[in-house]
Amino acid sequence: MKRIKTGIIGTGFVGTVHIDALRRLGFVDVVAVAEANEELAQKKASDFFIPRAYGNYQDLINDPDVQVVHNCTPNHLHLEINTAIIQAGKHIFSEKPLGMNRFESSKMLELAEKRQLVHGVNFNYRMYPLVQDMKHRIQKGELGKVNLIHGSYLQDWLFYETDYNWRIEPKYGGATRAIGDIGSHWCDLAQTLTGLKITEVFANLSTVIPVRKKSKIVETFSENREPTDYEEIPIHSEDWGAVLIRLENGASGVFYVSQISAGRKCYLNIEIDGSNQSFYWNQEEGDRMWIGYRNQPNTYFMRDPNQLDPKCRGYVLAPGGHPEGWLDSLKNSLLAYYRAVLDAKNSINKKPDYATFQDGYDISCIVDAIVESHQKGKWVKIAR
Ligand code: NAI
Ligand code: SOE
Repeated sequence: MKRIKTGIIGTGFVGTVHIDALRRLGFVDVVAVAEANEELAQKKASDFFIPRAYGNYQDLINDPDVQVVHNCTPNHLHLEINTAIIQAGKHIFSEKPLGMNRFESSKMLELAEKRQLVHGVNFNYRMYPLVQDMKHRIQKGELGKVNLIHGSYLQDWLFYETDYNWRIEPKYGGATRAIGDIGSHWCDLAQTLTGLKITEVFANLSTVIPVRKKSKIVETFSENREPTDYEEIPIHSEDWGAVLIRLENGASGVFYVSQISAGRKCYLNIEIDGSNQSFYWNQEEGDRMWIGYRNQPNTYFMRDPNQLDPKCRGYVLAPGGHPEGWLDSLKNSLLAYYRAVLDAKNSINKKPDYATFQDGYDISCIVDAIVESHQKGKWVKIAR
């Protein structure tokens, strides 16, 4: 069988998970990593047993062995690095959000399509088997007409004023933080499940912690910090966002996001209320979905390969009762993406299960409209 050679740019939190997921596919060899500098690149290559290390991303892209490149760097580097990957004619898998705004995302989409490359964006939550199953149930008409859609994505990793990360600063993360960082996943889920576009939004965003204390100490686990070990920085990105939405079939919805809700870690949940029944799914318990009825007892459907829609059985490894989750959703994104790479000639222009740059651009349009709505205090139609 044909094997594919891949390079990973950026090996922080998610870059290392990409390496792990690729190894599980079995037909992809991670042959190179690139990092912000030579020393870090060498360290990561050695930690993960990867043959080549580059302190400059362009050198990885130029490596003639590398056929596919993953961009796992912070948001402000996506346009620059993705453009370089595409210009080198290599297939590309980028982290989300695709661009810092819809103009950046549109440039990348246009370029990748022009060069006929296989492009993917890591909106991985859509690749949970039960999300794919729910999508097929809705397509088959089980839910009936989509009437309402609602949910949230809550986290607490920015709860303390001393919590700091590049995502907080708009020059690295983008004009919006909680919405662009995690609201983007919710919107992708909503559109994937219903097959309907979000057409209009009305948003209220707020920065609950207006000044944060950024540590001057770079050591990861240093303890007993003094007040003078921190510098105060004003915050211009939102901790919270609440968004009313309208879908293209006229259905109404609402979602809210927070990165300061103590106890909530990765609480991404969505409910779709249809004219026959309701579906609810929460990624922290991603192996089961709730089905709600008016005139019969509600049920929980536990992920069981034999009972899933045949179209999504390929995304399941273990029998029911053997939990699969977040790591598996990324593996599934990559499995679907690399199947398209293997058959690149026939997969261009087809709508796959994984998210493409087209989806990345679409979500950027929604995120931009949410910011505009908040600034103007009114409903904003999504400009696509
Ligand atoms: P991180 O800060 O943990 O890692 C970023 C890495 O990029 C670091 O190792 C850094 O040294 C490296 N880097 C910075 N500049 C570079 C350069 N010029 N060349 C090569 N490497 C460079 O960030 P994290 O959390 O891994 O996020 C990265 C991206 O992935 C973001 O866009 C984020 O939105 C996305 N993400 C997506 C997730 C998902 O579930 N789909 C999960 C986590 C992050
Ligand atoms: C931080 O909020 C983060 O890592 C996001 O960047 C990811 O996209 C999300 O999946 C998990 O949380």
